[in-house]
Amino acid sequence: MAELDKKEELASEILTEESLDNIHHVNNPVLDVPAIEKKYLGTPTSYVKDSNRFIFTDGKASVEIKVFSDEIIRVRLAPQGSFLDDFSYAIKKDLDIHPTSFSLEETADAYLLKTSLVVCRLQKADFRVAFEDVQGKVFNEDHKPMHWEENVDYGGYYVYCTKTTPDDEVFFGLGDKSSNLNLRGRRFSNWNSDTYGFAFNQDPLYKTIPFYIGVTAGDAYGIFFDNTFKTYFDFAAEENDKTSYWSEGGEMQYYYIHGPQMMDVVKRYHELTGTHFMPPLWAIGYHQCRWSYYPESNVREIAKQFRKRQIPCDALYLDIDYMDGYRCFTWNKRYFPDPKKMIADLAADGFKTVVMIDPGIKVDEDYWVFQEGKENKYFCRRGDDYFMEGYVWPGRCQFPDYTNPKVREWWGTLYRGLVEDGVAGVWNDMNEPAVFGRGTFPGDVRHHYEGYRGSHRKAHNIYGMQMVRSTYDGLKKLQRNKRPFTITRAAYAGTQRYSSVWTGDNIATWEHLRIGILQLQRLSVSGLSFCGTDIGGFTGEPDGELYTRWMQFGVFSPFMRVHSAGDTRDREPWSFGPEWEAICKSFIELRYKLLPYIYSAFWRQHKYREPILRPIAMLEQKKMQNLQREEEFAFGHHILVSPVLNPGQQSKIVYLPEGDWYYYFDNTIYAGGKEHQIDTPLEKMPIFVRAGSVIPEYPVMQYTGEKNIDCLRLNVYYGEGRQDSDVYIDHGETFAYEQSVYSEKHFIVEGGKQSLIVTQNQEGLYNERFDTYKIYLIGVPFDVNKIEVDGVIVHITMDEDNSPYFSVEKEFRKLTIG
Ligand code: MIG
Repeated sequence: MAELDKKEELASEILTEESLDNIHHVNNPVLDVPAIEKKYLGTPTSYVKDSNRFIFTDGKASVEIKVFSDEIIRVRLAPQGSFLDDFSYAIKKDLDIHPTSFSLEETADAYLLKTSLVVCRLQKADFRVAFEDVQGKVFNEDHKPMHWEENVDYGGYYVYCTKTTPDDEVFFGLGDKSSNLNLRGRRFSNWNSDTYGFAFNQDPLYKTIPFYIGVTAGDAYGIFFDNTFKTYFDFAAEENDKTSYWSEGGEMQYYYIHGPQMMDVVKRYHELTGTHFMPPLWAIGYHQCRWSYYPESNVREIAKQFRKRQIPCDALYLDIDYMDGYRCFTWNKRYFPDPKKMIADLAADGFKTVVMIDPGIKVDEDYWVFQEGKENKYFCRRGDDYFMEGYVWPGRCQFPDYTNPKVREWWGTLYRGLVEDGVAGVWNDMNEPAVFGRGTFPGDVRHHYEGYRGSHRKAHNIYGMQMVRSTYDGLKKLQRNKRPFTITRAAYAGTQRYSSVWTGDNIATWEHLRIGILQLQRLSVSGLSFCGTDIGGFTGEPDGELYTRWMQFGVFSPFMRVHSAGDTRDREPWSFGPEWEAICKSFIELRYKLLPYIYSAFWRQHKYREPILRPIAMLEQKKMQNLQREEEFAFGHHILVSPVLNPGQQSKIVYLPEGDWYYYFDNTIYAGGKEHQIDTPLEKMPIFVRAGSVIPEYPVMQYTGEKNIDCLRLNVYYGEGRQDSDVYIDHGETFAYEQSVYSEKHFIVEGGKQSLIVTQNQEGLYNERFDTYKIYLIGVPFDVNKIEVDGVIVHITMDEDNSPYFSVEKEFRKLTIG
């Protein structure tokens, strides 16, 4: 589209500590003002205790160390001794964590703040902070004391923290960065940016997740630098033995999160910032998107083709062109004369409709949204009180200040019409915020910031998050407590509480398929598990092979949506000819078979704070080599995949962690703890199931809920030793699961030389419609003579495909196979 030319690429140049020095030093020797230079903490001279906070001072500056739990300790710095208001958009409101015990000890050279698991050591000589485990192993320590520099232009400080970096340390996290999984040797900045057609290693991108995990000598810890200003991270890039993070404003405030398992670090990061609520079941089906499907006849035709070709699909998206002159919350009646009827017809055919809403509101005195916003002073203003105006799709626009709770409330109500029209989900875009020409808002724009006030320098990185929060809250009310479906492009830490995310405007190249695999793993360990890429690539032209390989990866992306720019060729699963269509269809069908497994992984994310995608490093972090593997990952606890990332690739080396693994397509067993060469014909990809797993499976449906499940298929993969599996089921729509209206089935599989025992425990109040399980045994290494369920013998039957199975009551407790 030619409009794209309107946009100017945001400068992605990174300011270094040194270049910052050059910019803002305005020392005036005539007036007797102190020189602006980096100042370092001195020697702690005293401290005060205030319940679980300890405030140390060097006579002028203060450092607060607060014990949040046995594993989480927060450090704050106040250069002049007074801390800023303790407010964060990232930390969840109902934070309910506490240390079991803690104490402060003073030795000749240090203060030691101890919990049952962590020692925070404060060096008396120079105020350096270190974190150790109770055995005295250092996990993370300051290389030099925290430091700062006055900001003469805006007030406040540039704040810095520099840590020592051992030779073997590797780093993960930081959200959507398009770099290799291990961040070591690179410097990053966080400033949410509309980065159309971004490149490998381009930075910053759309999201700000200032959280990283360090792994050294096989042990992991995390640092969450909760600062919404433009922040920087240097992972041993400038100097090989130092890692620094700093900000252009706000407070040096970070959480140390103890491991030693990466999984524990991520779970504890979720304790602070929350998890994703259970999505509606349809949201994890296959979604078809395009910039844009219009007019109505086109949308209907796409829907018709899906059903005719029997390719499952749950949602169709309407991009900006459905609106009247890009005015949010309106319809272009020429393209969509009767949206309610169209959406109802689509719904009857099993399609949900998701629509785009941007933040830019057209300056138009005859447009009710503009009128309301103007009347109530909901739009952002510049430092000198002028309105913040900028050009986006609708032309000249003003922008709501979503950091004002009243504005969020209002914005939430604006969705009423769309909800009444039957719209099922909302897609928030351009919320970095993006403005044509100038990139984003200038720094002087003022924000309410929950009453704490701030310029755009402070609010920029949370603008998109607060927009989608308001969308989420609004939809939740309007849809009478049905689970909303929202998706956002910009995000800050904690956005998972309100939305899913996608990685923005990628390119249809093999390199971008690979970048997507890195980004989704990284987002997942950074708290944003409900994530996806534009399958097939947003801009540029994929061929059938790239599209199909990307679709295969899409099955194992928590959010599975094909999307593309309007100036590219058609991107429906059938657009590349029958050969590719058949493969795509079979993989979309695989997604639908795996739905109960995927849904269970979402539950484990929601309730147990487990990320959905897990890098191999997370499965076996003690093996140095695994810390560098980045092409394969676990999808939930029991499935491991290694997407094919090259054209014409015939086979691929896949490393399998310890234990046995089943190749999904033919149940061949592979031994873990080593690499295998796996064939990768076009219609397959390396998918492995962990031995000992119970994988639930639904029959293929054209959309979620198309058929009633009259019995649940469980595939039991024999494994020696013991394995746990969870299967989660609920009705898929409301928040009743918060009142325990769900069914969580916990299976333990124990495989012996001559026996296989499966036990089941259930919790929750939900009673499914089905009464029985159909159990398929896979890989049992001995001849089965007898199957006993809770003391009663059952017999094997053959299904339509001539595969043996047996049926058991869903309440069974113990199954013995021998
Ligand atoms: O300036 O709405 O990333 O998914 O199709 C481009 C049109 C605006 C950018 C989004 C893309 C969407 C497009 N949007």
